[in-house]
Amino acid sequence: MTTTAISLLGVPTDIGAGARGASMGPEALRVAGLQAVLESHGLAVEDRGNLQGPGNPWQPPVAGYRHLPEVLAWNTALHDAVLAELRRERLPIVLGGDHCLGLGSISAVARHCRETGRTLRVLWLDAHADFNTAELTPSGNIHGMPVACLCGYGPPTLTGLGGHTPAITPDAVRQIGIRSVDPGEKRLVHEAGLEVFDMRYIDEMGMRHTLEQALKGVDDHTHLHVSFDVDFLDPEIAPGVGTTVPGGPTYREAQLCMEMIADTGRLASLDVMELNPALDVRNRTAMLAVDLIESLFGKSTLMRKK
Ligand code: Z70
Ligand code: MN
Ligand code: MN
Ligand code: MN
Repeated sequence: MTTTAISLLGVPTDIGAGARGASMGPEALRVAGLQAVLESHGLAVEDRGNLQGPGNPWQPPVAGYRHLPEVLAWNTALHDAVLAELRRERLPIVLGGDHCLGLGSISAVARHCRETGRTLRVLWLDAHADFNTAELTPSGNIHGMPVACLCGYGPPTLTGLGGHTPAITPDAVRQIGIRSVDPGEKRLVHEAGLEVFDMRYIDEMGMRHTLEQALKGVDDHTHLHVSFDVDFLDPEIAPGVGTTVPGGPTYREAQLCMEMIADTGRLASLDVMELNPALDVRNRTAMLAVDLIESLFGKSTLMRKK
């Protein structure tokens, strides 16, 4: 077995969010012991520190977007950093930051998959579909738009970030945990044909069946990317996010989700987004995120032979 070399990339910004504070996410994850936890499982981890970018001017939307130039600057820097790690055959863990950063991260992953002939599968774990456009958005917040931008719905500067528009097609994506979608956004989700395992689906079918379906077709040629918006989790266990939505996965459901992803052995890149320490309680949500990431990298109660 080859040891996976992991790179932590901090991206301290809340430029696409509707509440300030996700800019402190990277440091909260470090304080919660992310690097040591991964190393305790024999993984080689390097912390690359934080990327730099513009501050948050906290302006109203312009033509449907808040902070578009700043969002572009952060995502360009992130795209370049993620691509560099992947080209060194390292596994990037992006420490957000708000979820607009999924755009830079995944456009780099998609470019790397094109370069290496891999098939990309994105698991988008989130309370929200993040499939808004400038015309549909109720807020102008670009953290509500990254999946749409990745699929080619958005301004050319963002949709072309990875050198190819669209960066991905909707059939690469499986959304899990969704329970808050705006009316216009819902229409576009259907029109694009996104595969969504919403909370109703999880309630009826269970997390085990949900992950079996979401991982169907993953094979030796798959690059599996997990974009983990911490607001995926039920707010009872994860209060430290900008937009809490009741009725999310429980601790046990979230653990099973991560364990089943780990079992594929195909995880090749990860985003941890929307953690907001300003709204957290004694770093509890950060510690929970680290606990779940540990499962994603193969922690299990008893050793299991593959
Ligand atoms: C809403 C919007 C969103 C996260 C909120 C909310 C989007 N659909 N995403 N919190 N992580 O404003 O577009
Ligand atoms: Mn590779
Ligand atoms: Mn999100
Ligand atoms: Mn969300």
